[in-house]
Amino acid sequence: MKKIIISGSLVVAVAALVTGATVAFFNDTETSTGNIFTAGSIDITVDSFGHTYNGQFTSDGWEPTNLTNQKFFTLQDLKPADLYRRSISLHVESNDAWVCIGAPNLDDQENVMTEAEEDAGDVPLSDGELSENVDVLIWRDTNPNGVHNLGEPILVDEFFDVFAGDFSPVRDSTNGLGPLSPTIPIEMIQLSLCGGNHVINGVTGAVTCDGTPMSNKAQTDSLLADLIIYGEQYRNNPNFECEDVVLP
Ligand SMILES: [Ca+2]
Ligand SMILES: [Ca+2]
Ligand SMILES: [Ca+2]
Ligand SMILES: [Ca+2]
Repeated sequence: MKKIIISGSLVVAVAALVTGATVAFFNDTETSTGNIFTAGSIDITVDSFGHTYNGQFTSDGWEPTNLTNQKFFTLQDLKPADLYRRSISLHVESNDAWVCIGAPNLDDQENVMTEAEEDAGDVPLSDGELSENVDVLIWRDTNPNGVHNLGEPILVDEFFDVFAGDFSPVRDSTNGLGPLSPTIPIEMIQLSLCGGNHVINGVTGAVTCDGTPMSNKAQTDSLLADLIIYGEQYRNNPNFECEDVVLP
């Protein structure tokens, strides 16, 4: 009798297993392991050959790099007709990019107030006047030979209004140059600063500085500015304009 009961239990157990098998579905899994989705990069690097100050060349340049403490302009004791110029070249390593240049942070300091400044109509405790008394000329030196040849695009020609506001295009959808590409070995930009106004010789393209417009109001004043090269991807972004750039 006991034996029969045990057998009955076994029968029940087997039936349960069979029931479980009937709700399963055939299945199979194929796995493609280690798929690679790598985000592309827009990485601009900047090199410089060096600078000239009133015609004297100093080889304080650097190899193509991500800028850290490299300065485009460093001038102490700026005086009327002083002319400082630095050659830089821009590169992208992997993807085409639009490129803009701008100076969103401009700091004009009055520092001390001299008698000459007051005589010129400067007001104590006001902002400094250096930015409105220097001129920055930036051009794309297409050939690249250090002078401004006919047809070379001028990117910035006035510091106070243009350079301190919107970003200016080196290459964006408005200037017809197309994007900066890894296949372009030299994208030379000339950055020139003059105590007064720049003068471009229409025949030779030589760039000189006329110190006449520089006012005594700028004596002892100082100017600090961040100069920013901004790059943005070209692909799927055909209508990019530098004037729309807003830094985070
Ligand atoms: Ca001053
Ligand atoms: Ca002032
Ligand atoms: Ca040139
Ligand atoms: Ca001043």
